This record gives sequence, structure tokens and C-alpha cells, in this order.
Amino acid sequence: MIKVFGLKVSYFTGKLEGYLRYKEIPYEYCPATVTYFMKVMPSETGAMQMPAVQLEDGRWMTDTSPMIDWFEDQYPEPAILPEDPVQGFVCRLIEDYADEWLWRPAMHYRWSYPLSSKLLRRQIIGEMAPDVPGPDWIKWWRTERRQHRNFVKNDGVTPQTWGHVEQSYLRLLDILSNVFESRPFVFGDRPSLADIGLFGPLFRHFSMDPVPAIIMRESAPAVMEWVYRLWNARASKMTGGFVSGVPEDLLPLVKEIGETHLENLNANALAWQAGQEQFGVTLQGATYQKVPVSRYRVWCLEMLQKHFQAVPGQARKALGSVLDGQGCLEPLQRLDGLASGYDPDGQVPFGNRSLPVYEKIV
Ligand SMILES: N[C@@H](CCC(=O)N[C@@H](CS)C(=O)NCC(=O)O)C(=O)O
Repeated sequence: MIKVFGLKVSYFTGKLEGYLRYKEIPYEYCPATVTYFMKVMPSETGAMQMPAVQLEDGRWMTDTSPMIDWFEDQYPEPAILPEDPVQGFVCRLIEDYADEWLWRPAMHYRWSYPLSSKLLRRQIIGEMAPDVPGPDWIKWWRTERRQHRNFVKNDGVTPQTWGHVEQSYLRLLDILSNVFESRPFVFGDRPSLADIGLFGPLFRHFSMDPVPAIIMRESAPAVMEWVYRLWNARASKMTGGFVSGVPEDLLPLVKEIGETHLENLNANALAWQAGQEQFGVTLQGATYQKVPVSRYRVWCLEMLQKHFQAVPGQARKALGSVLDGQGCLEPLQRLDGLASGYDPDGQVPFGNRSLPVYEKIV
């Protein structure tokens, strides 16, 4: 059986577990203890990040998006990527936004509020460091300080951006509440890659961490219901299909992604091309400063552009007009000739590379 190394409070472990459970791919969950997270996983995958997967043949993989693509090749039925290439691209766009943009509000809600950070530091240490010698209070204190510094303070969350960071979450709840009034999953009666992508932040962070979970329960119970509907969904029990096209109620999400995630990816890529280590960007009127430049996120934009180009002619026209109508097409295509060099040999999710996302700040 494959082994999934991660934590029960981890964003991306939750995303992968949601996918594997839905697809009914058997796996053994293995806690990423300190020894695994800091020694075994980096030496096998090149990245100190979770989840990492060890296959039965001994090979290791990391990074949920390419891992899910790999699993889809091995277990094609039922596909989580709709056949309609327009929907397929929108799924990838939503997944990338969920992975990379919602990360900041998720970390902020977890580590900026003592109600949450005091609980999470115990949960993390309890699962990760049962055998590490030393008093618990020191381990809690170090964990809380590390997470807040790396993922909140050094990621552009300030008194000036705090409100905007939270608005991203609140707007998403409004958009999704409206969607789930009409259907059980983002694109219809069964989960798609869009649901799996959103599951990362919405399951292990927003629906479980005390502060955002109170908000979700009180103001967006339909989203809470979707979280657990997806956790309990099994492909073999699904009968329905996907709707056709991109429903009207998803357009506000596409617009939101254009204004936040795509603008942010562009600013990051420009700074990377200029050889900077940090960048500033104004999004929806909020100015973020000293955000660490990420080569991995240059690759994310490169991959989105590549997926767009791969959509066949007539469908690409239709997709272009959906994206253009929401201000997304221009930022998607703004930068030409991106060459992150992140995965030159097309090896992901295999291959031992250097730490992708947080190489500069951990
Ligand atoms: N793109 C990666 C991101 C994985 C990731 O960032 N995982 C987080 C935990 S959910 C992590 O391990 N962060 C490193 C750290 O906390 O030091 C994926 O999709 O798997």
C-alpha cells in the first residue's frame, strides 16, 4: 500500500487525502514526525514539505498538483478533470488559486489569533515530536514563533493588509455559499479538481481552525456541509455528472482569482526575472510589501499558461471569452517567455529537487 507522510492538520495533506479517499485509492497515513519531515522526506524528495508519498516500489513523490495528475493517469476512472477543456482549465485555475493564494489567509487565521495558535502548536507538536526530548512548552513556543514568522509576518501580513487577507476568505465563503445552493460540488453532482483544490485550505484550516471555523459555521453552513460531503464522497457511489459550461455563479470566483492570485503571480514573476528576493504588489487596493519571491510560483504561472495553450482552438476561444469577461485573460497572458527552470526535465512529482515554495524563508 502507498504511504502518505503528513499531518492531520496539514493543508496539502488534507487535499491529497480528500482526493485519495474520493478515488478510493488505498493508502496508509503516516505521521510526518520530525525525523521524517526534516531528514527522510527532504533526502528522498528534495523538499522539506508535506505530504510526501512513498509508492509500493519504493519511489517517492511530492507536490500535490503533479501527484494528483500522476494518480489520474494510473486511476483514470472517474476522472476529476471534466472532459470539457474549458471547465478543465477553470478547474486548474481554481486549484492553483486555492494552493497558492488562499495559503496566506489560511496561515494568518491559524497563527495570528492566540485562540487558534495555542491549540495548533499543541496539535502539531503532539503529532510531530512525541519523541523529541525537552519540555513541551519550549517546543510549543518554538513552533508557534516559527510558523508566525515564516508564514504571517514574513509573508506580507501587516496591520495594513490584515483586513484584505481576511476579506479573501470572507468573499470566498459568499461565492461558494451561493454555488452550493444550486449543486453539491463546484462543477455539478460529483467532485472535480476544483473541489479537490479548494479542499486544501477549506478542510484542514478554515473548517477546523477555531477562528475561521466559527465564521464558516455561522455564516456559511453550506460550505461547511460541502467540506464534509467531499470528505465522505466515494467515486463508486457517485451517479451524477458535471454541468455544462462555466455556470454564472462561478464567474465572481474567476474575477476574484484574476484580481488577486493572477496579479500576485505576475508581480512575483517580474521580481524573479529581475533577480529580486522580495517584491511589493497592490491588490484590490491593499499594498503588500516585502513578500518573498518564489520560483515555484513562477512555474505555477508558466504551467497555467501552458494549460491554456493546450486547450484546442474553438474551445480556447470560448475559454478566452469567459476569462476575458472577468478580467483574467490579460493577467494570464501578460508575461511572455517565462522560464522558471523549475522542472526542466518534466520529472515532477518525481525527481529530487531543491525545496520549491518556501526555499527562502524556512
Ligand atoms: N505545492 C506543495 C506545497 C506543500 C506545502 O507547502 N506543505 C506545507 C504544509 S501543508 C509544508 O510542508 N510547509 C513547509 C513548512 O511548514 O516548513 C504541494 O502541493 O504539496
